Amino acid sequence: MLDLFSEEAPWQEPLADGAVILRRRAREEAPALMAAILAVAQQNPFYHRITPGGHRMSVAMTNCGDFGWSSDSRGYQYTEQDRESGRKWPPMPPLFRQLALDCAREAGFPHFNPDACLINRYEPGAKLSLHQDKDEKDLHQPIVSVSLGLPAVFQFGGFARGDATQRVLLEHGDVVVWGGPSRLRYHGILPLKPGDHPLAGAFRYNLTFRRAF
Ligand code: MD6
Ligand code: FE
Repeated sequence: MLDLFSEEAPWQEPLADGAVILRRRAREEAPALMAAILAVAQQNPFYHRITPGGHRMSVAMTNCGDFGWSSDSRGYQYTEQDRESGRKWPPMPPLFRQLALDCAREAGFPHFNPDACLINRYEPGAKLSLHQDKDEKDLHQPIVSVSLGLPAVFQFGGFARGDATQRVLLEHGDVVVWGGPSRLRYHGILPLKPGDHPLAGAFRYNLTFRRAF
C-alpha cells in the first residue's frame, strides 16, 4: 500500500515528445530492487569499464538479462557473457522485468520487451558524458530508466551533441521512459554530489532496460 501520509503518490512529468518522468514510481519496490541489484553484483561484480578511447569510466557497471552492455578497446557492444568474469549475465529478476513493463505501458509503450538491463553505479564525482543510446538493434523500443539512491542531475538534450540541454534532478524512485521521437536524444549525468542515502549509502544506482536485439 502507498502510505499517502508520508509519501506522495507517483506523478507524471512530460520531458519531450515520447519522453516522460514517472516521479517516485519505483519507491515502493526500491528496497527489493536494491536487494536484487546486490544479488546480481555478487555474481557479476561492478566494474569500471575502459572506453574504446582508453579511458576508465567513472561509473561502475554490471548487467542482468539475456544480454549485457559493456565496452572495451573493441568498442561498445551487447554480449551474452560478462567479458570480465567470462560468465553469462544473471537472469533479469522477475521484479525488474515487471516494473519495466508496467512503466513502459504507463508511458504509452505497451509492447516493450526488454532483453537487457544495464546497472550503473555512481560514486561521488562519477558522471556520464552526453551520449546517445544507439547500440540497440530496434530503436522503436523505448528505454526504461530507474534511479535509486542519491539524486543526480540529468541532462536531456537534442539530436546533436551541441544542442541545448534541459537539466532535471532525478531522485530515488524516479523512472524515465523514452522512445519514439526522443529515442536518440543526447543525454548524460552531471558529477554526483556526495551524500548518504538510507538505502544506497554513498551511491546512486540506475537501471536501464532495453531491447538489445
Ligand atoms: C543514468 N542513464 O541515469 C544514465 N540512457 O544513470 C542513461 O544513460 C539513459 O537514463 C538511455 C535512456 C535512459 C537513461
Ligand atoms: Fe543512455
